[in-house]
Amino acid sequence: MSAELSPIDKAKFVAARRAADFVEDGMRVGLGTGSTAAWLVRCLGEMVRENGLRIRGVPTSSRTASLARDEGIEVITLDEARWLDITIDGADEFDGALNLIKGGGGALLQEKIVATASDRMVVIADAAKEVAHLGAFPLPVEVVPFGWRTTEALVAEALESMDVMGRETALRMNGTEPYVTDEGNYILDLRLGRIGNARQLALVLNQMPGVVENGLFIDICDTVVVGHGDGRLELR
Ligand code: ABF
Repeated sequence: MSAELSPIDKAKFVAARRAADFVEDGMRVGLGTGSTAAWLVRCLGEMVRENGLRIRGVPTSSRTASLARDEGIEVITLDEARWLDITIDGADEFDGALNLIKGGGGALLQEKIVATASDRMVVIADAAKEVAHLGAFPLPVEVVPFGWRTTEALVAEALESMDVMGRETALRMNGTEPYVTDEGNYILDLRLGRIGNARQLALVLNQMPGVVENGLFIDICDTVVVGHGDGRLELR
């Protein structure tokens, strides 16, 4: 399966395949979103079809739900599952404390709800996602469309007193229209460069009216499976 892959896809694939080993028969599994998580869904699909693995998957986006069904994985809602044994998802950045930036793919809200409702949260990532300090990747903040310009101004004002390097904010676009999440919300991408205190920033952002959720995942991830382009793996 991995023979003709580019180094970056190979890194994602080997991380996903290793993480699939954490999934046991009968588990309720949170299924992440993004290109790395898509490899995981394909690996699990193969295990379901060829090894008779019985799992129920809770997808974190409509994209993942559709892929999981195509792969023959039984899909249930989080309300049906109530609680999950494990969630496996990608990330945009992770640091040495296993804190994350997620949401580049636009699914941070469902991803955070699902990850938080799991006994174990495993991130799968290529080695380029590892950083000393979070923040080089723009931080996604999901906001309700009503009054989003006002919310953006409030966010910008709050950033003035935060320990960050940059303070630029931008509404995520899909062509000429705002990008709309599965929940019908918009996303502001915050170009912060370097986040000094991610925990504090996450709390401040989530206190604002109009902000639904932010892409900082603090103390949620238990394990990161890091894949390299030559097929090597590391577990953090
Ligand atoms: C999801 O997909 C997101 O939280 C993250 O933004 C993105 C990572 O995508 P990829 O695996 O394609 O780099 O995990």
